[in-house]
Parts: sequence; structure tokens; C-alpha cells
Amino acid sequence: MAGSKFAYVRNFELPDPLLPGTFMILRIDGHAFHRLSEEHNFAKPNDERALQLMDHAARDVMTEFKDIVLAFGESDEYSFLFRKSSTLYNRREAKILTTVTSLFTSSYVFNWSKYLSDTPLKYCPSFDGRIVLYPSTTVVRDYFSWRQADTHINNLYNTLFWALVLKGGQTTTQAHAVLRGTVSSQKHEMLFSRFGINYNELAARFRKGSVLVREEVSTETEGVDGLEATPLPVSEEVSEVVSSGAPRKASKKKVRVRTTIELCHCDIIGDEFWNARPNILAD
Ligand SMILES: Nc1nc2c(ncn2[C@@H]2O[C@H](COP(=O)(O)OP(=O)(O)OP(=O)(O)O)[C@@H](O)[C@H]2O)c(=O)[nH]1
Ligand SMILES: [Mg+2]
Repeated sequence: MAGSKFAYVRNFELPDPLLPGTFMILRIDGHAFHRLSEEHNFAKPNDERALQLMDHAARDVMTEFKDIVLAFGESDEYSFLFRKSSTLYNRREAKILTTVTSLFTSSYVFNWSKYLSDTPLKYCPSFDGRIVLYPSTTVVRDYFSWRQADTHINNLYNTLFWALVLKGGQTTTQAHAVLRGTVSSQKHEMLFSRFGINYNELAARFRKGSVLVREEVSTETEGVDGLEATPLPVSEEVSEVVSSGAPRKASKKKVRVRTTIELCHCDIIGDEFWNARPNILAD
């Protein structure tokens, strides 16, 4: 069917495919969250409620987009890794980027009051987003190591900075001056000797950031012929249900394999995390 005489303008819309067979990492970052955190009195250096809200929004994104195999969050940012062979929206960059970023943003706003119930949202927060393609598993691992190392560096700095200001009575200018040029071991030492804070005992959430990963959980349930096994909680995705065990007449064992999205605050720089989850970097 012929279009109107105006239809030619479509030709200006150019395709924007992302290279196939590469790892996509989409990172969102809060726009001007320095101001947002001040205006809404976020706790310093870390506001656990605000971080939990970020985790909630990231989980909503992962629930919607099954091709995301891993997410890592710290401060006002979250990175999402898509499986290498993803064909989501035919790998159209703008479609993927805008849909994920807007879902994250709307979830952040939608769920704000669940986490910051005594702090009404004063204005509309927004997030920027980018997609970067990585050619190999080595670079993907280095990417996540980079973000987690950044979490540690920032948290150590901010923990000492705010201890100097809030407990040590220094101005922010003085605190920055004290910290200038210090190395990690000196910061640890200052935190302990001046404020009695053992950095390694701070919450893992603050030191390691948030890791969201899909895990498969198998559960065996006894069923009686003719009766269904007890249903699983509806909040979980049920990916597979198989029967197993000896073919007895009265009772049948069913193994249900569910995929859940697990939150942890674990190390993702070493090999252990990745070796235990080879599916993350598989095709
Ligand atoms: N007090 C407090 N501030 C936080 C927390 N998480 C994030 N922030 C603030 O958010 C900022 C995030 O850093 P950036 O993303 O570099 O800064 P930004 O103001 O968002 O700037 P753009 O991303 O460039 O728009 C931090 O510097 C803090 O000011 C928190 O848990 N507590
Ligand atoms: Mg930001």
C-alpha cells in the first residue's frame, strides 16, 4: 500500500544495529545525584535505603529482560550484562537503551516511597544510559572488576572523608586536604586510629556493591498420582518441571528447576564467582 507523500521522511531514520556476537553492557547512571542525594537527605557516605531502591529497580529490569545475565550496582549506577547471543529487539541500540533506561527510572520512582517513606520525592529523577560492546570474556570480567574496584576506592575515601567531617569536626575543604595523596593503607590506618572503624567490618553492601545474578534452584517435591505437587510461590519464575525417581505407583517425585534472581554483595574480581557460574559468559 502506497504511503502518503510525506512517508519519504522515514528514510531519515537510520538503522543502529549493535555488532552481533559481542557482549553488551548497558550502564545507567543517576543524573545529578549529588544534588538529588542532598535534597533528599541521603545518609552519608552510604544511604542503605537508596541503595536498596536501586537494587529493586535493577531487579525489575532483569525480571523484564531475560537476556540480562548479570547486573552490578554501586552508588547511583547499575551495569547490565546481556548474554552474548542476545537478539533483543534485533540488537537495535536505541530501542534497547531507551527501554531499559526508562524502565529502570520508572521503577525507581514507582518504588521510592517503599524505601524512603519519610522523604517525599521532590522532583523527577532521571538516569543517563549507554551501551558499550565488549569483544571477549576477559574484557567483560575486567569491566566488572573495574566497577567493583571503583566501589571500594570510592567507599574507602567517602567513609574516611565523612568521618573526618561528621565525627572529626573538619570542614569539607580540610577533609579533602587531609586525604589528598594518601594511599589505601594510610586511609585504613586513619579510620581505625582516629575513629575506631575497622574498614573490613563495614557492611559488604558498601564495600562490594550489589550483584544480581540468575541462579537455578532445584527442588524435589513428592506428588501422588493424579494429584499435582504443591505449587511453588508465584513470585518465582518456573523454568522447567521434570519428573524423576523410581516409577512407583502411588508417589512420584518431581524436580522443579526454578530460576531466581539472587542479590549478593560478593567479590566478582576473583575467579570463584565466575567459575561457579559458567553460564554468565557462555554464548
Ligand atoms: N549521601 C549520599 N550520596 C550518594 C549516595 N549514592 C550516591 N550519592 C551521590 O551521588 C553522586 C554520584 O556520583 P556521580 O554520578 O559522579 O555524580 P552526579 O551528581 O550524579 O553527576 P552526573 O552523573 O554526571 O549527572 C555521589 O557523588 C554522591 O554525591 C548515598 O548513598 N549517599
Ligand atoms: Mg550520576
